[in-house]
Amino acid sequence: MDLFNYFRSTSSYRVRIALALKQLEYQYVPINLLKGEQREEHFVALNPQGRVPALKIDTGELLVQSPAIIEYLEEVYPQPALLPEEPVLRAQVRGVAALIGCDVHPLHNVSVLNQLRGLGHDEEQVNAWIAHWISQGLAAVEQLIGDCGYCFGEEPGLADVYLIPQLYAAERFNISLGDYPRISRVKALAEAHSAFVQAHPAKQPDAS
Ligand SMILES: N[C@@H](CCC(=O)N[C@@H](CS)C(=O)NCC(=O)O)C(=O)O
Repeated sequence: MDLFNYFRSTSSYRVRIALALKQLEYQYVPINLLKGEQREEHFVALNPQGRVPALKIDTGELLVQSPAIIEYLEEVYPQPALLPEEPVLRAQVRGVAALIGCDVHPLHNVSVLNQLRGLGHDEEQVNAWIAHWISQGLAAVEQLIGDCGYCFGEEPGLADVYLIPQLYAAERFNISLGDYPRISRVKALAEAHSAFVQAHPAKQPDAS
């Protein structure tokens, strides 16, 4: 498999964690978002949306969008499972993943921030925008996850796959996690887990 991604991209980071948890090997294909490589002809020919991640599977098909890629991995490589068996718990895990993936991350994506800048907002306003959406999302996640272990139990799962990259983004934008003891507990566990360590942006070949 070839993973088109960028070390700092949070949605790429999700897929890297899922691949590492399932101990799947892949080729790392860097797409430099700061240099605009996602808009270059060769990449747009693969992914017309011009975004990472994209996963080329061994049969040659290209999968786009981290939720679809992670679901594919879960279906084809079911162990270790990222989703619990029980339907209510599955929905709760998916709820936290969707909160981050649909309601937080898209609001601080590179192209959204550039659009704000293009409309005349200065860096202070852009940073306030980012902090608002990330803090609001994390405050809700703090209420939704459990009191011990990872987000939902003793083993990492889909909610953790989404939360840990979001915390990396929070740190980059200087957002304190001081008000979120449950989230801080999950972060400490992930920092000691080899799959999360392996998937961390700083460990990637294009890290700068
Ligand atoms: N919903 C998509 C989001 C993908 C996305 O926004 N990727 C960002 C990096 S985290 C990107 O490629 N941005 C490039 C751009 O906006 O030009 C997913 O989960 O895969």
